[in-house]
Amino acid sequence: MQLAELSKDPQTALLVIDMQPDFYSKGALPVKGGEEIVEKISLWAHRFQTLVFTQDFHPEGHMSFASSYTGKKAFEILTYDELEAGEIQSPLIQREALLSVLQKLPQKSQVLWPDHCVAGTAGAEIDKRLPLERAALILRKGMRSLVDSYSAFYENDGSSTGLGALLRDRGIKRVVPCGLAGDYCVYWSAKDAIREGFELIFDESATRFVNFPEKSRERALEDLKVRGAKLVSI
Ligand code: VGL
Ligand code: ZN
Repeated sequence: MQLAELSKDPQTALLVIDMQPDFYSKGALPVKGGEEIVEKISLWAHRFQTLVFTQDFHPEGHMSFASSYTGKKAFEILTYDELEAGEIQSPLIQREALLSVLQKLPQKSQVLWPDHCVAGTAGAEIDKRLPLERAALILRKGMRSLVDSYSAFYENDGSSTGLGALLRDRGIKRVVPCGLAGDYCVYWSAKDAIREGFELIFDESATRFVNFPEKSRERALEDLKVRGAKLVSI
């Protein structure tokens, strides 16, 4: 698939996910080689007519941070059942409210991350090498303390961000996601783009993966393929 053709098409939008230093190799939530894709994405972003950026942006004490819980470390999983059983405490977060959110999540559990993309910190800024001035929209996500948001279209509790409607209103039929991380925010955004009825064009070379849990890259790619994504090399 040719970049020139694809980017000229007014019905195709480029979706640049979470290109923030906290997701680079030396960042707070390191994605190996995350910084390697900036040049390619910058080239793409200068061409597409409709461009949307997302920015992972959390308040301190966010429910996705391992540090918000006593007895939890980063890259562990918080389950509804252990919180319900009183095995895990959170001095910062109201338990009943959190339980009701966890109940709505896939697998009724949440991966716990190192503190990352804290609102107002340098690691949360979108990479300045990208042409933010061309963006139709810069969408912040994960701003509610109790709800994480991987997808650009829906927060993890199912509430809509409005992005699907915005893209449809602008006549967009096709979405090209890129950025970080391929097995979390890019994957969830891609999946929801398909669910919203957009054709999904996915080039793996413009993303990098957390690769936690093991095989999450393979699972994400396989699932997107099954859902009808076009896996291409642009
Ligand atoms: C992301 C984990 C936590 C991502 C954001 O951008 O893929 N992953 N927050
Ligand atoms: Zn996050």
